[in-house]
Amino acid sequence: MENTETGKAVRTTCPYCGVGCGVIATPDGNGGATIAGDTEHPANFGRLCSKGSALGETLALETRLLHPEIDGQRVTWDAALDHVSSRISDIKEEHGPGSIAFYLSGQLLTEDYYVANKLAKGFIGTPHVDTNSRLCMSSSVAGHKRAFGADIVPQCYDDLELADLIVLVGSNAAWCHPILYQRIQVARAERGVRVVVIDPRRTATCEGADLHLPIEPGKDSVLWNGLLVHLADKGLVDWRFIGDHTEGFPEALAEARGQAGSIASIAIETGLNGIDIETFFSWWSEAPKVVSCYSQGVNQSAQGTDKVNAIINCHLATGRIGKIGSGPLSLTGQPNAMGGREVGGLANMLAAHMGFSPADRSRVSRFWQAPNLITDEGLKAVQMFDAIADGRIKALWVMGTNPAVSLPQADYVRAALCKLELFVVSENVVSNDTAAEAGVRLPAAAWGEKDGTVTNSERRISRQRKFLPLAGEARPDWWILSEVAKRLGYERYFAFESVSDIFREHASLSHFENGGTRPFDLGVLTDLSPASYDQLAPVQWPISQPGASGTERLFGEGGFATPNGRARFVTVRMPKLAAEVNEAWPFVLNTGRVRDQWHTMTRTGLSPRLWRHISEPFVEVHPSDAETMGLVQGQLAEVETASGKAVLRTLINEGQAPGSIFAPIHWSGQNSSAGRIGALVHPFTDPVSGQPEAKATPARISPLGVAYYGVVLSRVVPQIDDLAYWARSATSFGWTTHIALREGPTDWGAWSKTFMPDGEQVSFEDPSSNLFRVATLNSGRLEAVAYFASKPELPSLAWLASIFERTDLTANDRRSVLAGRPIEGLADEGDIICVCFQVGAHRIREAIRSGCNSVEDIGCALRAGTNCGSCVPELRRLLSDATSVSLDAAE
Ligand SMILES: Nc1nc2c(c(=O)[nH]1)N[C@H]1C(S)=C(S)[C@@H](COP(=O)(O)OP(=O)(O)OC[C@H]3O[C@@H](n4cnc5c(=O)[nH]c(N)nc54)[C@H](O)[C@@H]3O)O[C@H]1N2
Ligand SMILES: Nc1nc2c(c(=O)[nH]1)N[C@H]1C(S)=C(S)[C@@H](COP(=O)(O)OP(=O)(O)OC[C@H]3O[C@@H](n4cnc5c(=O)[nH]c(N)nc54)[C@H](O)[C@@H]3O)O[C@H]1N2
Ligand code: SF4
Ligand SMILES: [Mo]
Repeated sequence: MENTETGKAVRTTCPYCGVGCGVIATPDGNGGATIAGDTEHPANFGRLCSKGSALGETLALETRLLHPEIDGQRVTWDAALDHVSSRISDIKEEHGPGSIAFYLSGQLLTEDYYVANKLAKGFIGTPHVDTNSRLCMSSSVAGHKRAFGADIVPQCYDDLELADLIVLVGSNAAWCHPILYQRIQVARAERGVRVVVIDPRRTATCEGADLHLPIEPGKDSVLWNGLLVHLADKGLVDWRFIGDHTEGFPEALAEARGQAGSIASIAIETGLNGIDIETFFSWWSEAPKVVSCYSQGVNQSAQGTDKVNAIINCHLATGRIGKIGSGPLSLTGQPNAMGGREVGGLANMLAAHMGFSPADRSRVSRFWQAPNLITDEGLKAVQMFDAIADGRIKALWVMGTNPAVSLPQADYVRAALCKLELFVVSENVVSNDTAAEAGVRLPAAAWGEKDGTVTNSERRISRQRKFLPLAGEARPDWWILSEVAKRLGYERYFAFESVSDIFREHASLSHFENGGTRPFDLGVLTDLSPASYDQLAPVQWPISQPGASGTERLFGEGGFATPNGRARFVTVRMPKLAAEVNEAWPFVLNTGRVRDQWHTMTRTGLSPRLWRHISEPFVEVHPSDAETMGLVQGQLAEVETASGKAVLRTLINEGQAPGSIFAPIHWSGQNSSAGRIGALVHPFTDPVSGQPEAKATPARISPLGVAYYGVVLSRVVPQIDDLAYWARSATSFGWTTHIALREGPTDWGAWSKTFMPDGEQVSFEDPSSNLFRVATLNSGRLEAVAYFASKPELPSLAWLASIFERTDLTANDRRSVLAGRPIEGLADEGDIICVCFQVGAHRIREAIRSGCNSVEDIGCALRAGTNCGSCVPELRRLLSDATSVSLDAAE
């Protein structure tokens, strides 16, 4: 049944972060859709953040891969599928199944993921199946397994509203889990819930926090070990819970005492202030209900699994787990990070949370009737690409991820891809840094065109539903995989006709010979009819017994998934840094996300609105470091590590810890000359989970010597050769391209003609102040404008964008364009803070000056912050900046 009628509202789930918000999409009949939050979805109750709200702007087909390709040539599906299956057979025959690898993604739907895992691990017989979740959640998975015996998140989102204290460890939730952050902030305003943020940098998340602990990178476990000692010394542990439901407490405490015995020693080791540590300890131990949330500042480190267990230890010691408003809560990144773990997408899992014990293997083998079930774990992501580089792996199928950008040592990874005998990519987009290297490109159905399920951070399974027809010849990933399986001779085992067939099989495997031995159990969902699958309401697993309605919390009264039912305290040793800074590499390079972009920007990058918050790759530097390194605000900087180099715009930020620099992960070769930050990340991984340490690479930074900074705003992409730097972003009228020139041209006018469009040209040159400006007009409409200056001082882009929207430029407007500022009339917005209503910093500051003194006042005056709410932390920052300025003035 096609569910794609114009005007018919369809309930689905946001394809971005692990919050898993419900979305209502209403197709407009022209390939687009209007998007609204689903008020009935228990993750968001109708709210959507800036990225979710802009989903309607990412549905256009210009950048989509619309038909299969082999070596750049369009082919039929039959030809592509025959080619892939015969090459897989040949390579398997010649080099064995272990020469074939799959690299999957937490952005695949559960059904796609299930089929990929079954095909690879049960039928082709290769263990080398891993996923970008290795870079994302694997330390949490490993920590959960060590402590609980299975990969279980014991809590639910409601706990964030019911807690007395929320600790956000290594999480910039204001930008990365915005709807959960908003739920936390409502609870803070209404119930006085306290919020503590533990993060080396002062992020937007800290704007809504009561305490920020700027911990030194990698040292989290020392702080949590200190808390364990504090709890024991103050008599605040729950001896009954420890005695009845756990093991290993004395050993974990003894180790903690040895390394974190006093506030002073913790302060030295973590770089924190003793008073802040004491405040944190007393808040944590005295609050009746505490939720500790953790994300990539915990997972993506060489000590990630230990960090997870150090946090869980404190919850176990106080019996604060699986309780209403109390427990540890891993915030998952991708929309289906959890679903991938459920099907066994990681190289160290088999399927349905089962591993490689003889009993698990036998069960999976009988259930699948698998002829070639693997016997052991395969290579984890980083090692998988080493095996590609040294020729052990000869065939790779990448699905739903962009490893040439997102893996550590991304240059090395990209080079390794060229060595493959068979490289297949299933993608939505024609071109990204990974697909560009692929011999076979298969067009995958995108969000809105495909059906299936995802599981969010609170174990809640929600449906993604189709509301648009398939684009071009794109097909769902499960269909592509099943067609290859059939051609490999496994027709009987991959005869799926719909996603509900696959879901039923997946649910049945979870329930197969389970009998309460494995918490991951979807027993109730094993015989869903296609219609009831289609209508499936969001539900939290386990859901094993008839009549059950899902499980909000687990382990409140023990019953852990270990053989003896007891949770394990893990003895967490002193953290060892993977690499220390030294004279040659004096800075720690930290990496992460920005508010309005999603990963490598293949989707959010299509929305002009989302570019307006931040439009260039940047590096944040503390003012004192900037001074030492001779860097000024807005200057281009070269950042270098032992693995690679990047060129980034300098942002001087007090919130950055001295000695540490931060750069975002989103830029790639598609939109910047050298903004691909993965190229700089070192290859070290956590010894337990194999998760790469993406947050602490020793680096150096220096000013990039350029003669001219420039920006070109144009309706078509400008072709300019030999630039020292470029970065391009989408705008409502076309493109903004930031550039830099190693030297100025001898003749600006002649040179600018090489890339400016044809039309009426006006220009302005001032050699004495090293300025050159040129604009092209056509019948009163601005076609392109370019500004060059020897200093990184360029006109306000928000204001210029408004000029592009007009078709009747007056003489005055033309003068303002060349002046680079409004001469009269139009106000200059400055940086856009509220993307929903396009409200800029200048207007917000003006409103504050004229009397707005709360977020609500600004909302009433300008509407800023009143839709998705993602900018509220920044509104707070502008308000507090204004207060401190006026206090300074009063002094
Ligand atoms: N806007 C946006 N939201 C997203 C995504 C996106 O691309 N864009 N991606 C989604 C995905 S897949 C993920 S995994 C999540 C990630 O969500 P988060 O984990 O919240 O995001 P990051 O920015 O990667 O890192 C979080 C913080 O860890 C801090 N950190 C670094 N080192 C340490 C340390 O040693 N200790 C501590 N305590 N903190 C440290 C960093 O300074 C950073 O502020 O976001 C999800 N949501
Ligand atoms: N330095 C550094 N590196 C990092 C991180 C960091 O914090 N710092 N974070 C890591 C983390 S947590 C993550 S999750 C990764 C994310 O990194 P990636 O997974 O590499 O990034 P995405 O841009 O999300 O890539 C998804 C790709 O799948 C395509 N796609 C989308 N939907 C579908 C679909 O339904 N089917 C198919 N076949 N394709 C689809 C998209 O067009 C896109 O090209 O980056 C990791 N790398
Ligand atoms: S918080 Fe934003 S990105 Fe995450 S699921 Fe909700 S709407 Fe999507
Ligand atoms: Mo992630």
